[in-house]
Amino acid sequence: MTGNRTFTMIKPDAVEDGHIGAILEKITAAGFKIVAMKYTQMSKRDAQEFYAIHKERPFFGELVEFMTRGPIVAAILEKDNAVEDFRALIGSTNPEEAAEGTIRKLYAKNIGENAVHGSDSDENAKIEGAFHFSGREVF
Ligand code: 3AN
Repeated sequence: MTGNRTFTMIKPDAVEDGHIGAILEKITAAGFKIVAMKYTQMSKRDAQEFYAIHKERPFFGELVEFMTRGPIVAAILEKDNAVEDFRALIGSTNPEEAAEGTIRKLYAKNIGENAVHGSDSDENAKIEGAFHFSGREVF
Protein backbone atom coordinates (compact mmCIF):
# COMPACT_ATOMS: atom_id res chain seq x y z
CA MET A 1 0.00 0.00 0.00
CA THR A 2 1.30 3.41 -0.88
CA GLY A 3 0.46 6.45 1.20
CA ASN A 4 -0.89 9.78 0.10
CA ARG A 5 1.50 12.16 1.86
CA THR A 6 5.11 13.11 1.44
CA PHE A 7 7.42 15.72 2.94
CA THR A 8 9.51 18.23 1.01
CA MET A 9 11.97 21.06 1.61
CA ILE A 10 12.95 23.76 -0.86
CA LYS A 11 16.63 23.91 0.12
CA PRO A 12 18.76 27.01 0.82
CA ASP A 13 20.29 27.10 -2.68
CA ALA A 14 16.89 27.29 -4.41
CA VAL A 15 15.61 29.84 -1.88
CA GLU A 16 18.73 32.02 -2.38
CA ASP A 17 18.27 31.84 -6.15
CA GLY A 18 14.64 33.00 -5.97
CA HIS A 19 13.04 29.74 -7.10
CA ILE A 20 10.42 29.27 -4.34
CA GLY A 21 7.52 30.42 -6.50
CA ALA A 22 8.51 28.43 -9.58
CA ILE A 23 9.04 25.25 -7.56
CA LEU A 24 5.72 25.58 -5.72
CA GLU A 25 4.05 26.12 -9.10
CA LYS A 26 5.56 22.86 -10.45
CA ILE A 27 4.45 21.01 -7.31
CA THR A 28 0.83 22.20 -7.40
CA ALA A 29 0.60 21.84 -11.21
CA ALA A 30 1.61 18.17 -10.76
CA GLY A 31 -1.46 17.65 -8.58
CA PHE A 32 0.01 17.88 -5.08
CA LYS A 33 -2.05 19.67 -2.45
CA ILE A 34 -0.13 21.59 0.22
CA VAL A 35 -1.45 20.45 3.63
CA ALA A 36 1.30 22.13 5.71
CA MET A 37 3.94 24.73 4.86
CA LYS A 38 6.43 27.03 6.62
CA TYR A 39 9.43 29.26 5.90
CA THR A 40 12.06 28.38 8.47
CA GLN A 41 15.78 27.84 9.06
CA MET A 42 17.24 24.68 10.54
CA SER A 43 19.80 24.89 13.34
CA LYS A 44 22.93 22.69 13.20
CA ARG A 45 21.30 20.40 15.73
CA ASP A 46 18.10 20.19 13.67
CA ALA A 47 20.01 19.25 10.53
CA GLN A 48 22.18 16.68 12.34
CA GLU A 49 19.01 15.03 13.65
CA PHE A 50 17.07 15.28 10.40
CA TYR A 51 19.94 13.71 8.43
CA ALA A 52 21.13 11.33 11.20
CA ILE A 53 20.82 8.42 8.74
CA HIS A 54 23.73 9.95 6.77
CA LYS A 55 26.00 10.69 9.75
CA GLU A 56 28.71 8.21 8.71
CA ARG A 57 28.78 9.46 5.11
CA PRO A 58 31.78 11.58 4.02
CA PHE A 59 29.50 14.44 2.95
CA PHE A 60 27.63 14.70 6.29
CA GLY A 61 29.45 17.84 7.52
CA GLU A 62 28.99 19.56 4.17
CA LEU A 63 25.30 18.56 4.12
CA VAL A 64 24.68 20.06 7.59
CA GLU A 65 26.55 23.28 6.67
CA PHE A 66 24.57 23.62 3.45
CA MET A 67 21.14 22.89 4.92
CA THR A 68 21.63 25.43 7.73
CA ARG A 69 23.15 28.30 5.74
CA GLY A 70 19.83 29.98 5.04
CA PRO A 71 16.07 29.59 5.18
CA ILE A 72 14.13 26.74 3.62
CA VAL A 73 10.50 26.08 2.79
CA ALA A 74 9.23 22.92 4.50
CA ALA A 75 5.93 21.38 3.39
CA ILE A 76 3.74 18.30 3.62
CA LEU A 77 2.14 17.36 0.31
CA GLU A 78 -0.89 15.22 -0.43
CA LYS A 79 -1.61 13.17 -3.55
CA ASP A 80 -2.26 9.51 -4.34
CA ASN A 81 1.07 7.64 -4.38
CA ALA A 82 2.72 10.81 -3.03
CA VAL A 83 6.24 9.56 -2.20
CA GLU A 84 6.89 7.87 -5.52
CA ASP A 85 5.21 10.52 -7.67
CA PHE A 86 7.09 13.31 -5.89
CA ARG A 87 10.45 11.53 -6.33
CA ALA A 88 9.63 11.33 -10.06
CA LEU A 89 8.77 15.06 -10.15
CA ILE A 90 12.04 16.11 -8.49
CA GLY A 91 14.36 13.73 -10.41
CA SER A 92 17.63 12.03 -9.46
CA THR A 93 19.76 13.19 -6.50
CA ASN A 94 22.48 14.13 -9.01
CA PRO A 95 21.00 16.77 -11.37
CA GLU A 96 23.28 15.56 -14.18
CA GLU A 97 21.29 12.31 -14.09
CA ALA A 98 17.89 13.95 -13.57
CA ALA A 99 15.30 13.67 -16.34
CA GLU A 100 14.38 16.70 -18.47
CA GLY A 101 11.66 18.83 -16.90
CA THR A 102 12.26 17.59 -13.34
CA ILE A 103 12.72 20.14 -10.58
CA ARG A 104 16.34 19.13 -9.98
CA LYS A 105 17.15 19.23 -13.70
CA LEU A 106 15.77 22.78 -13.80
CA TYR A 107 17.07 24.19 -10.51
CA ALA A 108 19.72 21.98 -8.83
CA LYS A 109 23.39 22.97 -9.04
CA ASN A 110 25.03 19.66 -8.13
CA ILE A 111 24.55 16.50 -6.05
CA GLY A 112 24.91 18.42 -2.78
CA GLU A 113 23.04 21.63 -3.62
CA ASN A 114 20.13 19.93 -5.26
CA ALA A 115 17.26 22.39 -4.71
CA VAL A 116 14.68 20.12 -3.09
CA HIS A 117 14.20 17.24 -0.71
CA GLY A 118 11.62 14.49 -1.11
CA SER A 119 10.97 11.70 1.38
CA ASP A 120 12.08 8.27 0.20
CA SER A 121 9.38 6.17 1.93
CA ASP A 122 5.97 6.53 3.56
CA GLU A 123 7.60 5.85 6.93
CA ASN A 124 10.19 8.60 6.46
CA ALA A 125 7.52 10.99 5.15
CA LYS A 126 5.71 10.66 8.47
CA ILE A 127 8.88 11.05 10.55
CA GLU A 128 10.10 14.05 8.54
CA GLY A 129 6.70 15.75 8.52
CA ALA A 130 6.41 15.35 12.28
CA PHE A 131 9.95 16.76 12.67
CA HIS A 132 8.85 20.10 11.18
CA PHE A 133 5.13 20.36 11.97
CA SER A 134 2.86 19.93 14.97
CA GLY A 135 -0.61 18.45 14.46
CA ARG A 136 -2.18 21.94 14.57
CA GLU A 137 -0.07 23.02 11.58
CA VAL A 138 -1.31 20.28 9.25
CA PHE A 139 -4.60 20.86 7.38
P1 3AN B 1 17.84 12.26 -1.96
O1 3AN B 1 17.77 13.67 -1.43
O2 3AN B 1 17.71 12.19 -3.46
O3 3AN B 1 16.95 11.30 -1.24
P2 3AN B 1 20.01 11.12 -0.38
O4 3AN B 1 18.99 10.78 0.66
O5 3AN B 1 20.92 10.05 -0.89
O6 3AN B 1 19.32 11.77 -1.66
O7 3AN B 1 20.93 12.28 0.17
C1 3AN B 1 20.43 13.27 1.01
C2 3AN B 1 21.09 14.58 0.70
O8 3AN B 1 22.47 14.47 0.92
C3 3AN B 1 20.96 14.98 -0.78
N1 3AN B 1 19.73 15.64 -1.10
C4 3AN B 1 22.17 15.86 -0.98
O9 3AN B 1 21.89 17.20 -0.55
C5 3AN B 1 23.18 15.24 -0.05
N2 3AN B 1 24.09 14.34 -0.76
C6 3AN B 1 23.83 13.09 -1.20
N3 3AN B 1 24.89 12.55 -1.83
C7 3AN B 1 25.86 13.50 -1.76
C8 3AN B 1 27.21 13.55 -2.22
N4 3AN B 1 27.79 12.53 -2.85
N5 3AN B 1 27.91 14.69 -1.97
C9 3AN B 1 27.36 15.74 -1.32
N6 3AN B 1 26.09 15.74 -0.85
C10 3AN B 1 25.35 14.65 -1.08
